[in-house]
Amino acid sequence: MSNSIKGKIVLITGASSGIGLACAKRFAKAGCKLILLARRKGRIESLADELNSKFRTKTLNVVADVRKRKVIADVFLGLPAEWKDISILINNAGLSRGLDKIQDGKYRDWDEMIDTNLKGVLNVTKSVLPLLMKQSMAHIINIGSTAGHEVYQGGNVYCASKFALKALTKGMRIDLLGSNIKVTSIDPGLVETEFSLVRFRGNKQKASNVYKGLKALNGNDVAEAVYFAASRNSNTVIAEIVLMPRSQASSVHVKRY
Ligand code: NDP
Ligand code: 8X3
Repeated sequence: MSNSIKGKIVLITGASSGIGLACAKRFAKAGCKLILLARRKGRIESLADELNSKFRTKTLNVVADVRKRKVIADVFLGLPAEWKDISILINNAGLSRGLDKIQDGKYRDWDEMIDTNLKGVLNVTKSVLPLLMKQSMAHIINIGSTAGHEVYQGGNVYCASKFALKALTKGMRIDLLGSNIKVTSIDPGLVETEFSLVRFRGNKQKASNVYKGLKALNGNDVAEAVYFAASRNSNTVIAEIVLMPRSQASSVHVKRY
């Protein structure tokens, strides 16, 4: 059974691109109010304008870096009163850097992945939890990955960050048992977004090779799964959804034509 989430306030981190942007569109279509968080101001402003003209969506734009613990804490302590009733937190902001074997890895890349994909989720969740706890029903949805289920060559630290996130999601569900907060992990395989462009620091050729010879998922496919999890009835918790394109069977089994 589904539940209407119309009118709910949804916070989406990493709303400026890919899966986060697609989630913003999906939840706007469902009549939600959105807090759009990312570092690129222009991107979230133009998304907010688009959603406002298409769906009359009310948005609050937050230009912030999830790695900056104090900045994140201050943002949520200082939220305008009409934006405090956050019901759904989508922890989506994340990235990979490089595909180096562990012996060639760079400290800078390792720090960025762990600080964003793991500590970023902790920073945002810690700041938003007091607000979620005030709702009659609330939901934390973490964007994991098939990279949190299987390790692939060169994936070392990115995979470790997503394995850790998987443990963290489970830990959240256990610790929040008996509370009003549901916890879900949405774990996609290959999704064609700016993810690989970021991983290869703007190298378009390397990025497009990742999706060569196959039809990857797109952001909307993942947003549909996020929306499905968010719109179940109050007694149903979708603990985890693993989704991948038809040409993928695991992180390491990919069929290319
Ligand atoms: P994109 O690169 O298209 O989007 C990443 C988003 O994260 C951007 O909006 C970016 O915004 C934001 N972001 C990155 N770092 C920070 C930061 N420090 N603070 C705030 N926002 C940040 O990639 P995807 O949409 O593909 O990735 C979204 C999530 O999905 C990630 O967690 C990724 O690991 C996961 N994922 C991706 C898959 C894929 O194949 N694409 C598969 C499985 C999971 P900005 O730069 O403006 O700050
Ligand atoms: C992103 C999917 O396989 O490129 O999490 O790591 S993969």
